[in-house]
Amino acid sequence: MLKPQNSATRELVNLDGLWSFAVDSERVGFDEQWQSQLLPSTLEAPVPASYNDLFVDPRIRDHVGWVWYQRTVRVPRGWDGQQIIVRVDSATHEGIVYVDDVRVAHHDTGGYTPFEADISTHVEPGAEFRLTIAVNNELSNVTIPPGEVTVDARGRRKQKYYHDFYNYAGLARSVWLAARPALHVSDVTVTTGYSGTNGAGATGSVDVATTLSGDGGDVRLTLRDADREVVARADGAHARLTIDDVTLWQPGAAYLYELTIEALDGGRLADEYTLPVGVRTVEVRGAEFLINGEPFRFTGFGRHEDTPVRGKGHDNAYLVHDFQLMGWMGANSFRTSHYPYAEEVMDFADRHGIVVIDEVAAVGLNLGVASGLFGTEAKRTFSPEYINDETQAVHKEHIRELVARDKNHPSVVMWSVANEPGSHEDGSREYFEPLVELTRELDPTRPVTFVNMMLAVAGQDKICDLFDVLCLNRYYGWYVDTGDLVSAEAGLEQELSQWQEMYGKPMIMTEYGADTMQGMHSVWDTPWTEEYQVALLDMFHRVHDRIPAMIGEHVWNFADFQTSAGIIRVDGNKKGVFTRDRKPKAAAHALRRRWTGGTA
Ligand code: BDP
Repeated sequence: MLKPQNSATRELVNLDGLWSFAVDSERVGFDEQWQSQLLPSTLEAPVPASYNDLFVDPRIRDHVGWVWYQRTVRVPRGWDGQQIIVRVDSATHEGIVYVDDVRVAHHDTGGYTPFEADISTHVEPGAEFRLTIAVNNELSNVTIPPGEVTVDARGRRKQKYYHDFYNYAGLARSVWLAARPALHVSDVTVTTGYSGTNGAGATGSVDVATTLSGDGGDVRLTLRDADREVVARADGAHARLTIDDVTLWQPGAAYLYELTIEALDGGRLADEYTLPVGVRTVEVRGAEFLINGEPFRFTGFGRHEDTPVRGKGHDNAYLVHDFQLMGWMGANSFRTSHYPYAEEVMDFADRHGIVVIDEVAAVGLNLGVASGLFGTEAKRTFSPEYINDETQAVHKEHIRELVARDKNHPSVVMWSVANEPGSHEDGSREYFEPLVELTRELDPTRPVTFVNMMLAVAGQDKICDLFDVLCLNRYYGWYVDTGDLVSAEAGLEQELSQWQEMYGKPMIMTEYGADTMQGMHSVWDTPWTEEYQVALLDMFHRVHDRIPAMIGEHVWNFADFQTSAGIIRVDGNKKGVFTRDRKPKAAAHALRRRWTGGTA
C-alpha cells in the first residue's frame, strides 16, 4: 500500500490533533451506534498517541475492549471528481472506520500496519463529515501478537499476553484525508542492482513494476539524482532504468534518487507519484552478510516505540533524538522489535543510511517462556487450542502487509518473521515453513530470519535451517548465570561455537543485556548496577570477537520501556542503555567506545 502524498495530482490533509474520545466500558457502543452521534464522553485524546497513560483513571489504562475516537473533517473544496481516501497509519490492534453513519473500513490484521478506505461516495467536497474510528485492543490466540482475555471473579475483563512490553493501544500514528485521481498509481515495486564494482564507475539498475488503479493508462518513469538532474527515463509499467556512474545507498552514507511515476491517460497526465530510491544490493554468502558486496557488521539495538505519556505514539522529536543518540554511539542499525514501526521511522532510516531488520508483530508464540515469565502451566504452543492454522493464516497476512508497506525501503535489509517463538517445540516447523516460503515469494531480494531464544539452543531448535541468518537472543549473565560472568562467558562461547559449527551461517546477537537501575553502583559484579551492565556487555563482546560467524550485535534495549506489571519488572523493563527519558547509563558510553573504534 503506497503512502499517501502531495504531488502535482494528489493532495493530503493531516487529521492529527485532539479528537473526542470515549471508552466503551459497558460494551454498548456498537448497539447504541456511537458513530451516529456525538460520543457520550467529555474526554479528548491526542492523535497520534496511545491512550493508556493519558488519563488518571485506571479503568481507562486497563480497559480491555473498544475505545472510540471522533472528529469532524471538512473535505477541501476543489476535490470534485477525485477519489477521496481516509488513511489510518495504524489502529492498535483492530480498527473500524465510519464516515457519518456508514462503516467504510475494518482492519483486523494487527495494530502496526496502515489501512485505508475510499470514501468518495460518502462525502462532498466543501462539506463536513463526522469521522469516527473504533479501536479494539484485545488479543486472542488468533491475533498477532497473541494473547488471552480472561474475566476475573469480580467480572473484570483482563488481557493476558505473552510478550514483554505494555499493550499500548489506540491511534498511535497519523490519520490522513487524501485525494487522488481515479486513474492512479496504486502500487510500485523497485528492485535495484548494479554492475561493476562498488565504487566509482558502476552502472546502477532500477527495475520498476507499477500497478495502476484501472485498465488503460500508460506509465512514464523519470529518475532524478539528489541534485534533481534527470539521470534516466523509461516508458511502461515494467521497465529498467539504468544509471551511469551510480552513487550507491550505503550504510552510513545514504544516497537517494527520486523516481517519479506518471500515469498517463491518452497522453494527458492523470497521476504523479514520487518515491525515493536507494540503489543497493543485499546478499548472504557463506557466513557473511553483504551490502553492496561488502561484509556488513551490525551494531545497534533492539528497540521499542515507547515514550512516557504517549506510549507507542509516534513523535518526531523522539525520532530525531533517538537517531542522534544511536549515531553518537556508532550504532549503524536496529531491529524493529517487536512490530513494524511508523513509516516516518523507515523513511528517516532511508535518508540517513541506517540499516533495519524489519520484524512483524509475531512475538509471544511461545508458551514455554510464558510459563516461566508468568508462572502459568506450560502448554503446547503449536496446537489447535493456541497457535493454530487460523493464527498461521493471520500471521501470513501480517507478513503480506509488512512487505507491501516496506518493500521499497533501501534501509530494510532483512525480514524477521517472528521473535522468540517456541522453535524447539513440535509443530514449529510445520508452522514456519510456509511463512518463510511466502516471505521469499513476496520478496525474493532480501534475506529472511527469525529470532531464536535460549530455550531452543542448537540441536533443540527445529527451524533454523529454513532461514538465511541466525539471529540469537541470549541472556547469559542475566537470566542464567546471574551475577556470574565467568560461567556466563564460558556458556556463551560454547553455545555460539556450536551454532557456528552446525550451520556456518552469519549470526547476529539480536538481544543481550541486563536490567539496570540508573544510579545503582557497585565494585562487584552486582546485577542491576550500571557497572554490571557494562561488564556483561563487555563479556559478550569478547566472545563475539572470538566467533568469526558473529556479524552483528544489537543490545537489548536502546531505552527502558514499559511492560505489564510483574515481579521481575520495575516500572517496566530496565535493560535500556538509556533511561526511558533518554539519559545515558554507563553502558551507553561503553558502547560508544566500542562502536566508534575507541576514538570517542
Ligand atoms: C526477550 C524478549 C524481549 C524481552 C527480553 C527481556 O525478546 O522482548 O524484553 O527478553 O526479558 O525474551 O528483557
